[in-house]
Amino acid sequence: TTTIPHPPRRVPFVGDVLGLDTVTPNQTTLKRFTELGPIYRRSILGTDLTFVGSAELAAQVYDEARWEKFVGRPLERLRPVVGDALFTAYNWESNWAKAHEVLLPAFAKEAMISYHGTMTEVVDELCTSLDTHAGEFVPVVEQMGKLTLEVIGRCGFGYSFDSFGGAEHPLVGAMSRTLTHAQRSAVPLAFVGKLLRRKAERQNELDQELLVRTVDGVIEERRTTGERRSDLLDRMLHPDGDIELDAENIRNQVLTFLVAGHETSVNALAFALHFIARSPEIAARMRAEARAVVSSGEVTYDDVPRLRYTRQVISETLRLWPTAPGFFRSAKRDTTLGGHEISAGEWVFVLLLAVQRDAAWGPDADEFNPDRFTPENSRGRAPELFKPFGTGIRSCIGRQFALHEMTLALATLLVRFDVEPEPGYELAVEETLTLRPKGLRLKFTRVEV
Ligand code: MNH
Repeated sequence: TTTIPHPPRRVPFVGDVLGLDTVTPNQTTLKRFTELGPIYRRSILGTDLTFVGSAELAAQVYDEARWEKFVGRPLERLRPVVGDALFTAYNWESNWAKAHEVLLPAFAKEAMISYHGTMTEVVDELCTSLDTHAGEFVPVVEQMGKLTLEVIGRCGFGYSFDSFGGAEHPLVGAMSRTLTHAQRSAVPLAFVGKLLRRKAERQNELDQELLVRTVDGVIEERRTTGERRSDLLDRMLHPDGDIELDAENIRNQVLTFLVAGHETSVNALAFALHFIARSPEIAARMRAEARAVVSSGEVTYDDVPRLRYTRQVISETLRLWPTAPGFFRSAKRDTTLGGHEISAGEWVFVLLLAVQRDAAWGPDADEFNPDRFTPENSRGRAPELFKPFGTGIRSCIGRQFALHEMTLALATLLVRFDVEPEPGYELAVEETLTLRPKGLRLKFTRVEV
């Protein structure tokens, strides 16, 4: 049996704390694979963290017979806020299977058709909002965040956060601070930091209170009106059959959907717009496609799957900058991984950010090129090379929702606006639990039709 490589300069007892990066850990891990190979382990105060960064090793841990989702420390840190809701539930918790069964139909085709009109309406409001900033460089994450928050709020819960009414809803700041805090405090050293970071802890408590209060407001509004709709909330309050979700679990699910439905999609849209703005050729192809596909002036439900190039741009964005940068897997039984012995219960973090740039993508794996995802180029590609929505039974339930929303939004934006990059901007990537382009601003100017 071989020892898994670890960074140099290991200190007795304390371990590999040198070079520890709590601000951009995923980007630092990506760099380390080039020195240490596709699997390495870091030990911090006796806790082992094992990182996987190649497609070949990822394929092994994606085998559901031997490996399963693991609720790693950053997710554990979210459990005080969202408990055993879908994303953070342990595999054995009965509420996972119950909620999965109740909510799966909410992402089936029929349900998606019913969300389309609402999504279109919100995209129109986004366009109007961009008009009020004509001639300015606007903060992209903030503008797209209004879109994704309203879409999940209205489609999921029949609730508007009035995002286009003016100031950003306080929920947005509280969500991203909560995720950042979960990531930073997940490092085992954090209990030392905790004493030094009282202020951050206090802010975190305030943020969590605000999240819970907001969600209670969303649910209360529905309970008082007694209204029936075909959305996520209705399915949870009035499930078919004999499944029942308790009130606390419903609250946890609503908050999970607000966070999961908002953070990853807004960041993916922002990354996509960054690349679109930088490439007049890509923008032109998207615009030409949207003009050819959309006959009625508005993108219909059936138009969306025909926006193939737009989808390629989204795929390539999620390949290069997977906004959920990775996920945890644990061994269901004793096994091996890349020649190393792994005991049942041991876990690894699969860094999609590295796996999706595997050399199997070619020498230009770090370059943005949507043509990688043409049907010809995609044929026969190993599935482990592209898993931005996770893998297996615990993969993303909102995948179709996110793809529909993003495709609709980008196609509509490209038909209506020219997107101009800010001179001198260099992409810098900020890490909460998700990845996002830091300080990205773009100018949106109406095009003549
Ligand atoms: Mn989503 C799980 C990525 C959009 C709701 N999501 C996951 C996982 C990944 C992921 C990766 C698996 C995590 C793990 O293995 O620990 N999700 C994304 C990305 C986008 C996204 C990259 C957009 C882009 N997700 C959405 C949207 C929703 C959503 C939109 C809701 C409307 N995601 C979830 C939920 C889970 C999940 C809920 C947990 C599913 C489960 O464990 O059963």
